[in-house]
Amino acid sequence: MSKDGRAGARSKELFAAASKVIPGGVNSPVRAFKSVGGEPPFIRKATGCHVITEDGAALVDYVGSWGPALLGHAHPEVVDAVCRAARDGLSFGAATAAEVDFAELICSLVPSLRGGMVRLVSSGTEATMSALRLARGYTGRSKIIKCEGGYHGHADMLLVAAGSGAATLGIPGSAGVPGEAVRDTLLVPYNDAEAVAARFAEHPGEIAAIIVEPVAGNMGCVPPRPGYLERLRSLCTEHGAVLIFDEVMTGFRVALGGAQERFGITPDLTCLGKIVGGGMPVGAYGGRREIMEKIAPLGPVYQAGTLSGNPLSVAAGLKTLELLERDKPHAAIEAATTKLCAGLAESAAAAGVAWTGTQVGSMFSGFFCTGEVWNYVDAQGSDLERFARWHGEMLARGVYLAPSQFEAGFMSAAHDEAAIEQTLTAAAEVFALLAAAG
Ligand code: HOZ
Repeated sequence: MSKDGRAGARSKELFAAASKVIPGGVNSPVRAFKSVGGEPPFIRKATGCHVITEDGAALVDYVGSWGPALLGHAHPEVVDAVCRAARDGLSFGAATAAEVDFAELICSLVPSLRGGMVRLVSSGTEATMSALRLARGYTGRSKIIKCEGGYHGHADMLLVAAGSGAATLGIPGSAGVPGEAVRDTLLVPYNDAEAVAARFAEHPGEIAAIIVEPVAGNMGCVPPRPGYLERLRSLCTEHGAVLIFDEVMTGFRVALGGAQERFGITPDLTCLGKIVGGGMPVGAYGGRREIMEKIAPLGPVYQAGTLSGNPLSVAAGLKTLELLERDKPHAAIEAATTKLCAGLAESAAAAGVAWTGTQVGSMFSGFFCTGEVWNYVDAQGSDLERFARWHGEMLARGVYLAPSQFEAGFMSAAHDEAAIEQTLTAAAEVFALLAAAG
């Protein structure tokens, strides 16, 4: 099989056809190659740590479906669980036994959900927007705080200074979002707890919640500074606001119990997505019982969904979490990520290319700059032209990275020595090219 992952004749033909009937030829903007140039390869199938393109190339995949594929693609036990569930019916819109098992397992694994409750939805966007509605309903307050470059899905109130695809495409505040929808959204730089304290001082008794990625993943991977999450916790407690961890990316990834387990900070509400669905569309939000009891039908905060907790999604998510609990792959995946990141840093240094690597568990990024990266402004200091060249040259050598500087890389349990060696060999060649190009 070829290793050149750049769009070939078949992908180009499909992209042309797609562009006639799907806006931009893609069903989510992050999939377009707008910021790196070229056209996206179309993916025919995926297995283990590889995606296979329609042009017949096998690529080492660090996108991992944007996070869910922690166990690798098409894990046989997960696929079996989904097939078994499918034979019994695709969706009932009614309560099932499996969703009880799933909810119990989620609540036992995520520290802030122990003794609390969880509600299943169908996407991370639904989880974050529902958690914020709940926080507002619970506190009776309107204002919320989010970080510049943070991305929590595409609900109107959150499309301000948004990271991920919005940052990539230069539309961090979307057209179509009325001013009133974001009037109560206050911004702070990531990793700046004193800015949060200042917002509380400016708006006493008005702030319902802070929503934060405990490890930022939508401005590239940016770790929390020591003490940052602790201070957010104490500020929320002091001011009676709800601390919401958006663990859509970090949940079950940076530790089995997510970032809250890794850093030892307990939020009031947690939003989950990606891995919790094992590759199927699942989101979830949960936390303290007294807050969750405000959700309909128990309480006055309305939230609903036809496909919420549907049997296929539940089967994939439940099996994935069971496998993570049984096989305990986190230490090995983190060690593989550390090896990859060390190799990339060594190789960049040897070539004389400015490179700042970041890593938390199996999330990682590399920024083309010399200084440390602690927030969105730092991340924007990366040389984006260099990133685009890096991306294209790595793809040509069989390494599939997210087509944006403002996304994290994801390692899986299926990435073996050979995959990492292939990546590092490619990287050494590409860093040499970048250095030669000046
Ligand atoms: N939430 C994903 C990572 N930034 C992007 C997925 C998407 O927007 O398609």
